[in-house]
Amino acid sequence: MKESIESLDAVLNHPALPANLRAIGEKVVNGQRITPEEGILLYEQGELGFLGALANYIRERKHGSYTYFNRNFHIEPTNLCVYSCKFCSYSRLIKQREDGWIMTEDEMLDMVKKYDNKPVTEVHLVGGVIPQMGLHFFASLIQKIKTHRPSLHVKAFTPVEYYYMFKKAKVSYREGLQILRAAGLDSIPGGGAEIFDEEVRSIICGDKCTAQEWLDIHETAHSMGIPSNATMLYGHIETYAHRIDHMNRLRNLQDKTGGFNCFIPLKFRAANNEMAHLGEVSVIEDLRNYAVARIYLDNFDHIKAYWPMIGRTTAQLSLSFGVDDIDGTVDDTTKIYSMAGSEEQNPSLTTRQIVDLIKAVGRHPIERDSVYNVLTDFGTTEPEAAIPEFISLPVINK
Ligand code: V47
Ligand code: SF4
Repeated sequence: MKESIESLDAVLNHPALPANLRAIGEKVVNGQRITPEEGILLYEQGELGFLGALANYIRERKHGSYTYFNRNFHIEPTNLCVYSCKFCSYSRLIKQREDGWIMTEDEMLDMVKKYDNKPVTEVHLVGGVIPQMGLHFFASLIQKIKTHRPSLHVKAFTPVEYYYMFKKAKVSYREGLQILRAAGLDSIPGGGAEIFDEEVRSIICGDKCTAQEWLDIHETAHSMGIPSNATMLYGHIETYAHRIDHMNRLRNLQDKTGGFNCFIPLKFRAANNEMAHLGEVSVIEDLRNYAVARIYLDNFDHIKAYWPMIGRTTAQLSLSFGVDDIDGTVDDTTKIYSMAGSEEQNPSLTTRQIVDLIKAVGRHPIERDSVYNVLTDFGTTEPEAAIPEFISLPVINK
């Protein structure tokens, strides 16, 4: 923390720093919230070193060097989808069924059973949207997962899937979420948010749930005590003002509910989709974006870099630009990013690898559960020695 204060002091007192950026820096040091206009200014004028010093200061004020991860795996029930988001490399329209997969309930339960005796704590369940897989199909699946392994945290479905399945089952958001929670749903992942701006949204994914429907479903979940994450798909046709508008809507909802665990910027990856001609933004832009997110979202505890999408090296760099979480071991169970051209073609890390990756950039690895309770302090425990479901270290000096 001492180093981050010193480097921030040096940056803020640099004679070449424009007065408007220094004023924003001083607000951050004083713990004051920045305005949307100031957020846009940071994107337009903030250099990487300046943004990084500010974001790292906030990150270390909140978490010290702690860097969180969990042990998880994904189930993607199908890649068939009734929607046709232009950025999606993963889905196949129902009419192109030969390229797609639909897992049966038994196949998905077998996946869960494959992890018997392995120390995973979370299953992330998300995929395409099809009429055959509705509310009661998924309630039954979740219930069977929980019966088999009650301690496994089920983080499942985005408002895109919820909106479709609830409408089809003729239930309200609250009734639908109640049915799934009774079956064992624990939390909601951040997907489907893309960019909230209505005009951009209508171009890149005009046929799925609207921004307001996404926000309303998360708000309903929070009011029922179901926590969730939030994402933002950046680096395509959106402007900096659209990114700030997106984060502003999230910041407002978080003020109201406090139900978001973390914010996950998702870089648009350009392989095999209808927006491929746009190409991809640079790693510098990725780091600037993490930093502005950390500065803007003062009421979010955690900023996550999702390493299967961004790659291990950028995930390591991001830890100096406001990020304090790099998701989980994943175990090669997601196809969304490898199909979109991520450098991680078979995303899987052992606990040893994820711990080493974090330590290699001078950070302190902490295994968390899905709601950020500390499970194991890997700054002091060797990975081979830990059996995380049975170790609990709730109080640690940062
Ligand atoms: O909503 C799809 C994105 C999201 C592409 O909550 C793409 O812990 C980039 O939300 N380039 C789904 N992104 C994944 C997601 C997620 C992932 C990891 C952890 C969590 C969490 C949530 O993937 C979609 C969309 O925004 N996406 N295609 C693409 N070509
Ligand atoms: Fe379907 Fe999701 Fe792909 Fe959109 S991003 S086409 S909703 S699978």
